[in-house]
Amino acid sequence: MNPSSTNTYTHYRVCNFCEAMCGLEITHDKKQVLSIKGDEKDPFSKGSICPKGAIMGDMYNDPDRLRKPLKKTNKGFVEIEWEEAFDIVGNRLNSIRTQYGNDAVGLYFGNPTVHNYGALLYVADFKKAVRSKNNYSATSMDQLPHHFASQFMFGNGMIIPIPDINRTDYMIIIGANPSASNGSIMSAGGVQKRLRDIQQRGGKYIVIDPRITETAKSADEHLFIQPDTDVYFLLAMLHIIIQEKKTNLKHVEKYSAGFEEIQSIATAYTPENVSQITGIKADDIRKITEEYLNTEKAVLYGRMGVSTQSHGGLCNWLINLINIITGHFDKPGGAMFTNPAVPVVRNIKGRKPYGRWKSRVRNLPEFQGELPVAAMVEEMETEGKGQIKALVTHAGNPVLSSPNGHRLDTALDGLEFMVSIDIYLNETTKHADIILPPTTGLEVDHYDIIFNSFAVSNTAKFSEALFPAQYGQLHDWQIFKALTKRLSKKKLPWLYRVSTPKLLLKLALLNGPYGNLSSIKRLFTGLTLRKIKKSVHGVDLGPLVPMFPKLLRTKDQKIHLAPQPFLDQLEVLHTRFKEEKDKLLDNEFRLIGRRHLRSNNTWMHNVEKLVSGKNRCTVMINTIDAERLGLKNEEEVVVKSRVGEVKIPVEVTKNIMSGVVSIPHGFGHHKKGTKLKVAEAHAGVSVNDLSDHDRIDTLTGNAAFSGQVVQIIK
Ligand SMILES: Nc1nc2c(c(=O)[nH]1)N[C@H]1C(S)=C(S)[C@@H](COP(=O)(O)OP(=O)(O)OC[C@H]3O[C@@H](n4cnc5c(=O)[nH]c(N)nc54)[C@H](O)[C@@H]3O)O[C@H]1N2
Ligand SMILES: Nc1nc2c(c(=O)[nH]1)N[C@H]1C(S)=C(S)[C@@H](COP(=O)(O)OP(=O)(O)OC[C@H]3O[C@@H](n4cnc5c(=O)[nH]c(N)nc54)[C@H](O)[C@@H]3O)O[C@H]1N2
Ligand code: SF4
Ligand SMILES: [Mo]
Repeated sequence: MNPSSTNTYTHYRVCNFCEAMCGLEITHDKKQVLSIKGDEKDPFSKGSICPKGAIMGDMYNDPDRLRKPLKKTNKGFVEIEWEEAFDIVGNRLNSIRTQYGNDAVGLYFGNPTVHNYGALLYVADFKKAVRSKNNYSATSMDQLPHHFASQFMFGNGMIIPIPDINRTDYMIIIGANPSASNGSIMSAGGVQKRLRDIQQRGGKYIVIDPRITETAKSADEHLFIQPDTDVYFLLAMLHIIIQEKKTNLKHVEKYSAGFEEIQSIATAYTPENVSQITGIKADDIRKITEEYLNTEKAVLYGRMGVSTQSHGGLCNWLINLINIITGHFDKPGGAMFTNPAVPVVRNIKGRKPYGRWKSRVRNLPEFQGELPVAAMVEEMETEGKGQIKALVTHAGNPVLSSPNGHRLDTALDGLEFMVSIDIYLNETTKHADIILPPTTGLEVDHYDIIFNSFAVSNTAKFSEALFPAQYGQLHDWQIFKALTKRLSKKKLPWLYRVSTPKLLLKLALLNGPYGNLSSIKRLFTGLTLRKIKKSVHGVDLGPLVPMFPKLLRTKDQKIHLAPQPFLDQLEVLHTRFKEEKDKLLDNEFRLIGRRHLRSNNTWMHNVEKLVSGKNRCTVMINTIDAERLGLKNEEEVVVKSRVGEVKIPVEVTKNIMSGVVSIPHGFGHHKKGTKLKVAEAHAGVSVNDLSDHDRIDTLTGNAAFSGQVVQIIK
């Protein structure tokens, strides 16, 4: 905080709302933010900012944000003191555990948990104290298939390849819309400029998406694809590569296994055979594959759209596999890996990564300690040993974000006890008996542990809290610590009791690849928290560098090109491919989602500056389909699925594939009992009232949002 005149100051920090990690320059006085802009000197984001980063001050001031713990009474919620709130939570959860067992306490962690370094550093101990197998998070409706593929191929779920967007000359973007999302599992502040730069250096980027998205509009080429069929497209690419003997394994030959096994897996999937099901012409598949093969610095990148579908696991494996066997891997311009100052890839070799327990009702396997979120509601509803009787939510809004959300809305009322650690009284937290509201945004210190591990270059930056906690609020980590103390059956170690996130960060940096303990040479010159803090704009640790085979964590130190669970899943796919006759009724469509720059999942619609303008919660439908059904722009229709229906205005557009409709997720703020001011005109409906909890990726258990069949009723 440097005084820049008598009473205004400048503060530099990283925005933690999304994965892009934009550096912000904030001018303020002692109490208020005066202005926010992108920090031009930030070595990572170089001045980029989006409308969400610019409202951090509004979030700080939002009168609807909760400031004191709330307790539900017959007369509604009343404020109580922190110690009383912790005691109630401790006593109620402990008595439920005594009566029904540890698994009776369900846990749900939402997206901001990983954007908050304090929460992240203390959540593991909290989970250990609760010891419940009913552990869920947003991971299994998002990037679980990425972790799954990485675990089986590289030996650790966090070894996830990142497209080297800064140096590539050919990027195939499949099922991602970075111009709206600002990049995911590719932290890349200012991503639009990075995409333009590809073109400026003579390269190309191609978008494969059922919608002509914001990203597709500036792309060199866009191809429509039928939702939920990317696996066939990827197999056709593999088919061409193998058929034409264009594999190039030189760079990883010594440390890869399974090359023989992949030779015949794509035989049946000729471009001609998959053309009808994917909606992409065989010639186009050939052309793109050839261009990709013939460009030295090329990369295939897939995200949400190919992760949240029936074969998300296979898609992510195939994307990795294709990048590896064509020589576009661990090399500049291809799929690369970060070398973050705080490493997240731990040295646990050979631990069974999944299937150690299964969900009670649907028998779905655990992965890295979590069960698929699509199973959470049935574990609440179905009686018997292990039924969820109490729920803890942290930074999540599953009533709007999870499959069949309205079923969860009802199920939450049947719980014996619920506690939510959250900044808002929203569609989910309104069901809680106790709400514990932490600090957030400008009131917290921040160091991005997770997204520095998925970033397109290596940097380190520490953000101090700008304002102190208001009204005696506690930080997320302090709340976790207080609850851990009450729920732990063991005495907590001394170090845990005295620790703070800053202390843990200091130790992690010391042990990290740039820290004092990393080599004799660095003993006194390594990267420390003090040095990072001194560089207010951030420390540049350089571009991505080759990391293999050092980074590998498989027992035999090899990349596994053909792990058995994926080969087994291919058998399932073969059957589906043979049987699939996509006969939809005249008014049936395949549903996909969408994101908008001015919102973030379910929780930023309370900031008026962001929601203002036209209603963005519409169902997009192709012009030809609209004409066929006699639908006009803005006309309200009913969209119906197997599990529910919503009423929503139509948006007629040429920008969506015929036969496909799109509804954004995150809306549906009409529910009573919340403390949100979202105006009726912007409340929208929840697309997850339509998503079928039975639609999952059978390999990983991840929710399969894309491609759900819905009816449009005039
Ligand atoms: N149909 C469909 N469904 C989807 C998706 C989709 O594309 N389509 N996307 C999926 C994806 S990718 C994700 S990540 C999930 C997100 O699903 P969730 O994580 O369940 O939903 P969010 O909207 O991120 O909820 C964030 C919650 O955290 C609170 N919060 C914000 N900041 C803080 C903080 O600092 N501390 C605490 N304690 N709380 C805070 C907010 O008030 C809000 O209640 O949704 C998934 N659901
Ligand atoms: N502004 C904003 N930014 C965000 C978020 C937000 O809510 N708002 N959320 C954040 C979170 S939690 C995440 S996980 C990331 C996600 O980041 P992205 O993965 O970039 O997410 P989306 O914008 O949902 O892009 C998914 C794309 O897949 C397409 N798609 C849908 N189904 C299919 C399919 O079957 N096949 C193919 N090929 N494409 C398909 C959709 O049309 C869409 O363009 O964004 C993050 N950033
Ligand atoms: S792109 Fe993401 S990190 Fe950057 S300002 Fe917007 S919300 Fe914040
Ligand atoms: Mo996400």
